[in-house]
Amino acid sequence: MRLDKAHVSPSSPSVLAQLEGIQDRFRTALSGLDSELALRTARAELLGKKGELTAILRGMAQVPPDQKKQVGEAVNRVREELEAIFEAALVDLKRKQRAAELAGPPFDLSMPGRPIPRGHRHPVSLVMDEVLDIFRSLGFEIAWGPEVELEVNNFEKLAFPPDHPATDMQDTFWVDVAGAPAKWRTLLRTHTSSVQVREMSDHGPPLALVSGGAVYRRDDDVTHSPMFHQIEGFYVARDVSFAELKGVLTAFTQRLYGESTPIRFRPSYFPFVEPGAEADVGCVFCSEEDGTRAACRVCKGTGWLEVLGCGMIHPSVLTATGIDPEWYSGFAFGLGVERIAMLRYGIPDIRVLFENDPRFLAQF
Ligand code: FA5
Repeated sequence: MRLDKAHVSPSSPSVLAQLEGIQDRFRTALSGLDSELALRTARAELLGKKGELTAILRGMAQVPPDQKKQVGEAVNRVREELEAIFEAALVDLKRKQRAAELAGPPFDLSMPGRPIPRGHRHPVSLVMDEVLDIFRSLGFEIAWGPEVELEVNNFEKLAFPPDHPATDMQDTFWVDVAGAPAKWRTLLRTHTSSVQVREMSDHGPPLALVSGGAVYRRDDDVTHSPMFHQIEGFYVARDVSFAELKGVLTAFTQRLYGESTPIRFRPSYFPFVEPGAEADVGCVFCSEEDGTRAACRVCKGTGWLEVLGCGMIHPSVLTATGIDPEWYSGFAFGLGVERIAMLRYGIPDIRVLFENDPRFLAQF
């Protein structure tokens, strides 16, 4: 907008002359600026307390009283127009900046980063890897087997008699029963001992293998889950004895729980080993010296914790997998990974391991 000279008297020329063209100069000055700070500085130089327009206003003192109103109105109009020019320049600058941002690379690397919560491995995976690593360091190689397994590999070749309770519908998730010939019946494997059968059937001795993975049973309480993980190890060669089994498992428990942790073997029964045993380690949560043993809820005051089943591979299993028991002997062991994790981290209920509650998982 131009000043409307028709409405002001010639007796106020100095003020009006100074206002003349001020909008054009301001508009031109702003158009060359490329930051909000620069725009605001230019505005302050004109409209601020020490600004040019404020200085012009001081000239109002010389304007005759009868013309003050008209000159004042002219000055106000100019001020409003300058403000409007400034606002328009600011909007235009922001629009240009936004357009440049959108046309540029998709990430604004100058933005402060937002922290991304980092996940980590599940405690069962941590323990599984640690146990497998210990056996690897003792000379065992890793083998894998399927979770949907043939009945023959899960039971029959491991010398489970057909009427053994473990084969019941109550204990086992059958996958394919109806109409299938017996040798093709499949189930969710109930233990990792089936990997033993597969490996011994496919490869001749010597074999020193360890295998980990999920297994399934119709169990559900604070120490038993329908899906859990086992690690199975076995060694088949000439003249393998129970002494070697004890040596390997002692080295394993000492590496896992510490050099001074004692281990004991109790006779036990599994159809696929003879003799069979269960191995217990000295309770890591209590000690006789500090008097905590009697009250220990984990080992129930016994001082021992059961961690695995083991034994010398039964000659009938060697025969069923094509290995001559007159020439070869071997040992096998199987442990529950959740059990080890519960002992390691003091977890009282197995079910929390599978609830996926971040408040629990964040503690590892
Ligand atoms: C076995 O499964 C044998 N196959 C182990 C074996 C291998 C023995 C080789 C001899 C030679 P058992 O049913 O006891 O054994 O299970 C082994 C471990 O799995 C137990 O000590 C326990 O820690 C764990 N376990 C068993 N059932 C469950 C379950 N429902 N939930 C969580 N852990 C379980």
